[in-house]
Amino acid sequence: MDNKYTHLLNFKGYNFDSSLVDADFIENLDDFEIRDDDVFIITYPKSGTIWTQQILSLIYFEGHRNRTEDLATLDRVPFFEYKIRKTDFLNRPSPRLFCSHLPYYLVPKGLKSKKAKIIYVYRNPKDVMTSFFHFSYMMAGRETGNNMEHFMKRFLDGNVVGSRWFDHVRGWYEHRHDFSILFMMYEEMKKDLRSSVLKISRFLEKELSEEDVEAIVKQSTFQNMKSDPKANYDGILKFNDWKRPAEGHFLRKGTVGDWKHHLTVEQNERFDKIFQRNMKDLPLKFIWDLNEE
Ligand code: PPS
Repeated sequence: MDNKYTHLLNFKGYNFDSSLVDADFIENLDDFEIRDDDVFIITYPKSGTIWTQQILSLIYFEGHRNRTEDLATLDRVPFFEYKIRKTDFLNRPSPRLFCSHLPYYLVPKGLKSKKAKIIYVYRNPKDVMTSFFHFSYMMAGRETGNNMEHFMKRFLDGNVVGSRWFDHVRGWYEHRHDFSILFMMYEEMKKDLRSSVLKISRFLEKELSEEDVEAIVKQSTFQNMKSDPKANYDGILKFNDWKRPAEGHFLRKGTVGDWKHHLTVEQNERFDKIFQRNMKDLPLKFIWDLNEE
């Protein structure tokens, strides 16, 4: 693809991270064999993937809840389309848990049997963009300067991994009836983590004791995850030598409304207009700031 952003690999109109995917694998996604008890977390980047991975792993693995097993969350709930997953993961015993940033039209067609389940997590796009901006700046090789105006243009044009946020969210929402899917909102999870854990476990038909729920909620708060090397992804940054020398973490702030500290009034108004134009007929609800409700 003719793209000045060299880390992007465009396949069927969707931008992958070229360093993370295998051309062979993505060309054959359609036919990847889905098992009835597979579970996929699907997100646009920076919308709560790692958080939901942690929740899912805690729901499914007792050894994670009671800390008797020493495994990184990334290895329990690996990225479906990325090479960094352990190669034998695809063949591991059921239930297989995956996370993915794929758009609705690139996922394996077996998901349409509606047996395997999808949890789609979405977040207000101003916070997504702010999180993405910091993340891209932190990562070496992402051609991102420390300039929100430039990044905002890239984000709105879809010149980022994940392509256009609007297309991702709209696509999944409009095709929701083709899948067995639960929509979760980052801001609702932030507001009431316990209810969110219960909602997810009900959807997955997993019975949890009161003690289990306590353990899951406790271990999936931002503070706990940030200080837990198995949950915070910092290991990847060291391992892959991706990070700029400046400080930066996957778990950065974990708040709602941080965009207010990064967008000018004019940028915010421009964003609102584009949001309205692209989303006005979509009944999905968004929360832009928890204090404003
Ligand atoms: S990625 O790279 O696409 O997988 O990133 P993703 O995990 O989707 O998004 C990263 C943002 O999620 C925040 N995060 C959390 N927020 C609240 N609570 C918990 N437990 C939590 N875990 C991760 C993370 O801090 C990133 O958001 P920002 O706004 O940058 O802090």
